[in-house]
Amino acid sequence: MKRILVTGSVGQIGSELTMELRKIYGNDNVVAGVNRTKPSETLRDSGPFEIVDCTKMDAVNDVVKKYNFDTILHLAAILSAVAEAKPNLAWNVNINGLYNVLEVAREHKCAVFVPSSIGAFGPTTPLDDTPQDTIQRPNTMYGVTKVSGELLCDYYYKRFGVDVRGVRYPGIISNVTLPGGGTTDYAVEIYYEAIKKKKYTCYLRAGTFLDMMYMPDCIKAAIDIMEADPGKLKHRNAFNVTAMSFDPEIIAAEIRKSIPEFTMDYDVDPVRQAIAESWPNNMDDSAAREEWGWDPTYDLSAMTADMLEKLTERISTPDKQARTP
Ligand code: AKB
Repeated sequence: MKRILVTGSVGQIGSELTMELRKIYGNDNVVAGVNRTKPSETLRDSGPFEIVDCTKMDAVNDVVKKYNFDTILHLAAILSAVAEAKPNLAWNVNINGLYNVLEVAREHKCAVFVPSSIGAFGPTTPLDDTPQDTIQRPNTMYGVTKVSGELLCDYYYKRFGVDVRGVRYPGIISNVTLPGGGTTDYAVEIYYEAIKKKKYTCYLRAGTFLDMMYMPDCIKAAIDIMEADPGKLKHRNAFNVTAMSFDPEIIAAEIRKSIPEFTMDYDVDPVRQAIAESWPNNMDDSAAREEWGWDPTYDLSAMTADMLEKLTERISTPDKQARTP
């Protein structure tokens, strides 16, 4: 990777990934692609940014021509809960946007990183130790776009030789930018509320296990797979990657080790509960470990210690407050 475009760079993953890429590859070589949302000062002042609406092929083409990129990390996407509320928007951004990026990448010979998700699985998938290659019949619009996206990426590699690679991310937890409209967002909210109010009302039921990952590992996964030796990749796209699996009771108990007075109750949201129940309890990520050395750093206890420390500082310093994408 030398000249890089990150689409969706004001989002939860994009905002931190862009900053890390700038550290490694040089500020001027990493362009933050933003849609309508204004970039943070850190993002705006540390390197170039461009307005890129991925649903417009010309917009993607123009920016790729202008900077002569060799790599696109395509993070612009609509998450699961918003996709259920706005299926048209989800199809347009997640599928038409991806198609445009792949077409432009084909034309300009760019490598592409495309994140899929645990959302690409569904209720008929084996939900424990979910294999890399298994049944994928999701019953959400988000899932439909994720499976279609995985297939489209495989097609562009096999048919046109586009070097497109990707992972299936679990829920991502970070203390910088808030997630926007996902089903796994409770695992971020819970830390904020534990620090601010010492209590949290959870929208998922106790016993709902989901795969999760801390942001530093999420960023590592994106960079490591793009830098992996292609000769070692038997899969290319949609590698299962996970770092931990827990339910609301387990994360609450971990927080209580540092904040003993923390309490949690439940007010279950049927839409997000149904989505969560259709997703794996825990994925088997051995293909990623074997093919490109995936090895996450943070487990639940290391992540919780870091989240509570960083968030406590952030919450007490108003100009460091988390951003909403
Ligand atoms: C969501 O909850 O929609 C995302 C995801 C797991 O893809 N965090």
